[in-house]
Amino acid sequence: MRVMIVNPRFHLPIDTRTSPHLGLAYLAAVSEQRGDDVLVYDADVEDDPITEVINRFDPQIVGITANTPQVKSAWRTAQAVKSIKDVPVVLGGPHVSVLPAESAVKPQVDVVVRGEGEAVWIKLCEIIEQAGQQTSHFSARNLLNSEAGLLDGLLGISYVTTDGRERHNPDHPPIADLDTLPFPAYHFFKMERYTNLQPATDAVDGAKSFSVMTSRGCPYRCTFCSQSIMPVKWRARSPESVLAEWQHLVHNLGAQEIGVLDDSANIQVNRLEKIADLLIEHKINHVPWIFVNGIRANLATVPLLTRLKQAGLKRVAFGVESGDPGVLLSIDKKIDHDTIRQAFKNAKQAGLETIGFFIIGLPGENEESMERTIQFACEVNPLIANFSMMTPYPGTKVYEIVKRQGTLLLQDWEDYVFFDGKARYELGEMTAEVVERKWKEAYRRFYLRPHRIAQTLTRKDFWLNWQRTFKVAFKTIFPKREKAGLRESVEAGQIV
Ligand code: B12
Ligand code: SF4
Repeated sequence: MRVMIVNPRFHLPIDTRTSPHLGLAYLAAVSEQRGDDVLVYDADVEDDPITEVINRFDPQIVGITANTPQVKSAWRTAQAVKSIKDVPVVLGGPHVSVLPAESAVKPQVDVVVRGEGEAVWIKLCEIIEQAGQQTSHFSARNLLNSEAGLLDGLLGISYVTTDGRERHNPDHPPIADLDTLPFPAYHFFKMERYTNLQPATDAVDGAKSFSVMTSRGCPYRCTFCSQSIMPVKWRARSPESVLAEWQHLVHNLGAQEIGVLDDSANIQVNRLEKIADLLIEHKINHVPWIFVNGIRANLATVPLLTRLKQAGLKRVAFGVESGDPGVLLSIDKKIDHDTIRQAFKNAKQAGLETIGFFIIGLPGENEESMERTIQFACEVNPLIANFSMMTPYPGTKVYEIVKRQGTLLLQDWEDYVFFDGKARYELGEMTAEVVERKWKEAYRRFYLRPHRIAQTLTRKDFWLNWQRTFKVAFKTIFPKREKAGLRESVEAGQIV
C-alpha cells in the first residue's frame, strides 16, 4: 500500500532549526515494517508543492501531523490533498489529540488519531487496505460509511460518519513494550536538508545529528505542560534496545551528536546508569550527546551525572520554570529551589554544560516574582538560559485558568509559539506590558553580564553561528513595536 506521511509547513517567527520529525519517523518505520511503500513529505524542506507529489505518488492514505501552531497548516494541507484525490486523510499529533472534534468535523479531514500513533496507524492502514481489495474505487467516503462501520472497532480515533454523526472511539491503550517498535526510519527523510536540533558540538549538520527517545510519557502533571496528552504512565525502553539504536546511529548513519528527547529521562536511575555503562562498554561514548529536555533535578546526583559524562553526555537541562517559591509550588512541578540549586552544582561538578528552562508570566505572577526568576537564573548561571513567555496550550491547566479568570490575547492557533516576545494573556496584576518587558529584561540581564559576554565570545560555536545568533538576539532584545501590541490588536478586533 502507498502511504504518505506529511509534516505541514510552519514558519516560526524567527530563523529556527529544522530537524526531522521523530513521531513521523516512527510512523514511517512501522509502515515500512508492514510492507508499505512509504513517502515522507516534510514541507519545511521540500522543493515541490504537495499537489505535484500527490499526483506522482498517488497515495492510498495520507497522514498529517499537527501541533497547535501547525494545525491550520495541517488543515490547508488536507484541503490541498483532497483537491487532487479523495484519499483518506488522517491527522495526528499533540493538538488534535487534545481537541479531536475541531479537526474531525472539517470536511477535508477523515480521521483523527489521538495520542500515541503507531499501533492505531497500522490498524487503520490494514482496514483501508482490506477494504480497498474489495472494491476497485475505494474512497474516503467508503471508509466513513455509517452502514459499513469499518472504523467502529478501532480505538483511539475520532471521525464523522457519512450520516453526520461525530464518533469518538475509546482511547487506544499505550504501547506496552516500547522495545517492540522499529527504529525511526530516517532514510525516508532528506537528511542533508536539516540543521541540528540543538547544537552540542560545533558545526554538525542535520545529516549527522540525530534524536533518540529512550522513554515516553511523564508521571508529573505540571500545569503549563502539554504532556498531559500522552499516557500518564511513564514507559521506558530497555538499555539494550537504546544501545542497539545508538549503535545504528553511530555505525550506520555516522552520527556525530545525539539529542535525547525524553520528557523525564532519569525517572529510573538504574536504567540510565545501565545505558551509560553500555555506551562505554561498546565504545560509542566518543559521540557527544545531550538532554534536550529537562531531567528531574531531585534525581540528578553527582555519581549519576559523572557516569553519564563518561558515557559521552555533554550537556544536561533542568526545567526550573520560576524563581519564586510560591509560583513554583503552584505549578505542580514538585520540586524546590534548593534541590534545583544542588542539581546545577552537581552537573557542574561532573563537568557538564547546563541549560535552564525558565518561564515568564505563569498564572499568579507579578513583577516581583518575575524578578525572582531572573535573579535565580543569574544565580544558578547555566551555560544556556531559555526564557519562554508563558503560552497556554489547550489541554493544560494553565489554559483553563486563563480562560476562567484572565483575558486570552490569542485567537489564532498560529500564534501559539513562544519565540516572538508577545504576551499571550493577561491575568490579575500581570499585564501584557509587564510580561513583555520582564521577558526582554530576562534575556538582556542574563546574557549581557560582562563575564557572560566574555564567556560567549570564547565559544567556537558562537563564531560559527554568529550571524544567526545576532539576528535572534536582536529580535529578542529589540522586537518590532507592533509585536508588543497584541492586546491593542485584539481590542481593535484586528485578529480573527
Ligand atoms: C523535539 C521537540 C521539538 C523540536 C522538534 C520538533 C519536531 N520536528 O519534531 C523543536 C525544538 C523544533 C520543537 C518546536 C516546537 N515545539 Co516541540 N516538542 C518536542 C518534543 C520535546 C519531542 C517531540 C517528539 O519527538 N516526540 C516523540 C514522538 C514519538 O511523539 P510525537 O511527535 O508526538 O508523535 C507521536 C504522536 O503524537 C502521534 N502522531 C504525531 N503525528 C501524527 C500524525 C499521524 C497521521 C498519526 C496517525 C499520528 C501522529 O504518533 C506519534 C508516534 O507515537 C515534544 C514533547 C514530546 N514529548 O513529544 C515537544 C512538543 C511537541 N512541542 C511543543 C511545542 C509547543 C513546540 C513549539 C510550538 C514551541 C515554540 N517554540 O513555540 C515549537 C513548534 C515548532 C514547529 N515548527 O512546529 C508541545 C506541543 C503542544 C501542542 N499543543 O502543540 C510539546 C508536546 C511540548 C510540551 N510538552 O508542551 N519541538
Ligand atoms: S514539564 Fe516536564 S516534568 Fe512537568 S509534566 Fe511536562 S514533561 Fe513532565
